[in-house]
Amino acid sequence: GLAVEEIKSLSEAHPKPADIQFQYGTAGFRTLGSVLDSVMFRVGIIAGLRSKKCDGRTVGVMVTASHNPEPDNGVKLVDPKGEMLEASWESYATRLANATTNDEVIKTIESIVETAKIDLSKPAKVVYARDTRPSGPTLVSALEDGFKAIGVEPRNAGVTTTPVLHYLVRAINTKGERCSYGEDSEEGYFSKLGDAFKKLVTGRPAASPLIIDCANGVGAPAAEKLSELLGNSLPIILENTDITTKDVLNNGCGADYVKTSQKLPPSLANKLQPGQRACSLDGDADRLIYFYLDNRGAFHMLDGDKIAALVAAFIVELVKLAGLEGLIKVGVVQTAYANGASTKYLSERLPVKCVPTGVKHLHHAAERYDVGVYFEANGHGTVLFSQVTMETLAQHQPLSPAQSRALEHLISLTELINQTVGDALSDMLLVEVVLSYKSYSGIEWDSLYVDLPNRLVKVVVADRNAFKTEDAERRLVSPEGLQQKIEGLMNRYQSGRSFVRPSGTEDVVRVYAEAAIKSQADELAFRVAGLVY
Ligand code: NG1
Ligand code: ZN
Repeated sequence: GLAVEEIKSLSEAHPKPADIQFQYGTAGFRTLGSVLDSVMFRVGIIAGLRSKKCDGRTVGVMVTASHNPEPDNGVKLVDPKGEMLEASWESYATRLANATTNDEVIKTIESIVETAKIDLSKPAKVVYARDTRPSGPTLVSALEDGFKAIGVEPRNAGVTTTPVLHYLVRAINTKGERCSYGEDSEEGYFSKLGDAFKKLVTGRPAASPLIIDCANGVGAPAAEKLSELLGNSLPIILENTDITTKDVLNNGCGADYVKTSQKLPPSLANKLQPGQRACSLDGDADRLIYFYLDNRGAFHMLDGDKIAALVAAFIVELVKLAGLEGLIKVGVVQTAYANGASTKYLSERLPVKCVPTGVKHLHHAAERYDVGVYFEANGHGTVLFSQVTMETLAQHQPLSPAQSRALEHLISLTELINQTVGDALSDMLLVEVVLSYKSYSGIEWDSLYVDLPNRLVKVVVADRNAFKTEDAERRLVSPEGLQQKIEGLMNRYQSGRSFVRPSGTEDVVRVYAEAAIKSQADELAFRVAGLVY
């Protein structure tokens, strides 16, 4: 049974702020770090219950607010396979986070135990980590109190990236098995990535130095370790690595800054040479955006869509070269935010599916393909190889040295890619491998297709829940009549496309527009925003 008195006395130390409603959304719980203490304590309990429900297998908890400002923080649960928390548990987490009194906390736990049919006598194991935010240590101790309350055997993974935490969860749960994901330590993660990368680039000409903007976050120490391990196989220059100065995290740098402002981080202005490759990580190193300056000094961004195009085409080519065409089908998953030019480029080459925003939608849709490539335009994404595909690769008998090489490359890619979640460092190595094989600079990669100019704006509305969508968020069904008006505007612009959806992470409605010319994309966005407001 529950240790009711123990839970109550621990809960006493983590009271819920009276005026706040919490919600486990697409990014877990995320808000100002200063109001998250009670949420952390209760997430500790939920994590324990989830592990018990999963027969004592290890679940993960990541404390981070990713690309958001430094005063924010958040928390997300990771299921035993290293994937996102099962959807039905999001509402359990929300319910417990909003229980007002201690008695209600107990009652809510009891009701979750009953609804989810949890056997409390099962063991509970949780591995947890945090990013570099100053609010992290206190929030982690609240989380640990939650573990104590429900009887969790905790494993502290310290300060590390979100993708490392996902890797650890999967590695711990597959330890000693045939499908072992790797050694269950941060070193195990880096050597898995590093070894696969070195195998893939052996014999290739040396790469020119790559600049990594670490967003002054946890990606900095991680990229540092990776860089040491890679040595000459990939020369790396680290920038924005300050994880101790206050308020510099994600500030004027990082993947979200670059994607949102479509600008070079000012701190790189005198460092990036024309033609040189650079990339930005976000605050927990699960998003990646590349960019370069052309000979005239103009900034060019290579976002998640460009990464998807580069990587998907490369995998299709390897599958063909390995003699596996027809046996392994590669598909791509995007959201409505994917640039129309990328969708066109990809659709002409392979199956493309559009799903609603949120990694869980992308991940699940990608699982349906033999090889599923998914990327959000903002740089979050990965590649999934199905179990059947893994077996096909293991058993295939190549008929020529060329087939054999392509097959080996495909197998190495399955090791290089973090298949649990989007991973900036793993994705970066993947991009570097493809660029090396194709002998592409940023310029050639960029010319796969030309992005349509686009604009994303936020609109604060009275009630964002009044905005309901269909067709993977590409069309509004309510408020009534609004969709027709949007389409009326859209049709007046060459290559015009616009859609409106409520954000899942902020109390705003987002308006996206693209068109053949920048000024038209801006105009369309602001006119649609005018309809919404
Ligand atoms: P919302 O706030 O629902 O638009 C944002 C991003 C998503 C995803 C989530 C989770 C955009 C337009 N939206 O969602 O892609 O990353 O945050 O972090 O980039
Ligand atoms: Zn992130």
